[in-house]
Amino acid sequence: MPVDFSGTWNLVCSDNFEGYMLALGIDFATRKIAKRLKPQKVIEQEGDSFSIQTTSAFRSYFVQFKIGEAFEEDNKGLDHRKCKTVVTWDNDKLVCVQTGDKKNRGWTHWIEGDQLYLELCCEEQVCTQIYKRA
Ligand code: VLZ
Repeated sequence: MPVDFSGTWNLVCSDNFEGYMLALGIDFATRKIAKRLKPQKVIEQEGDSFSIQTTSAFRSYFVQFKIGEAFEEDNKGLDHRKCKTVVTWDNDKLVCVQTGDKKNRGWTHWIEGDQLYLELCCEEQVCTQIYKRA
C-alpha cells in the first residue's frame, strides 16, 4: 500500500518561507503578510489522482494532478508565473518539478510519524514546513 496523504493538515512550523518568497519575487508588503500565515492543507488522494487545497486568511491556492502527467500550472495568487508541472513518486515522497522561468523550482511532500512535511524550492532557497493533522 502506498502512503496516503489524504486529510486536513495545519501548519505548525515553517523555516525560510521568506527566502522562498524572495526567490519568487514576491513583493515586500505581500511577504510581510504571508510569512505570518498558518495555512491549512486539504489533500485528497485517490489512486494516482491528487488535489491539494491550501487555504489561508489571505490567499488560497488549489492544484490537482495525476502522477506522471504534466500540466500547465498558473500559480494564481502566488507569483503568477506559468510552469509546466509534473509530480512523481520517489519511493514514498511526492516530488513536484515546476519548469518555467525560475531554476530549481518545485516541492516535495512526505510523511514522518503523524507529521506532513513540505519542502519548497526555488533557485537556491529551500523552505521547510511541517503540518499536523487537524
Ligand atoms: O504547495 O506550492 O502542497 O500547491 C500559500 C498561500 C500557498 C499563502 C503556497 C499566500 C503554496 C502566499 C505552496 C502569498 C505569496 C505550494 C504545494 C504543495 C501545492
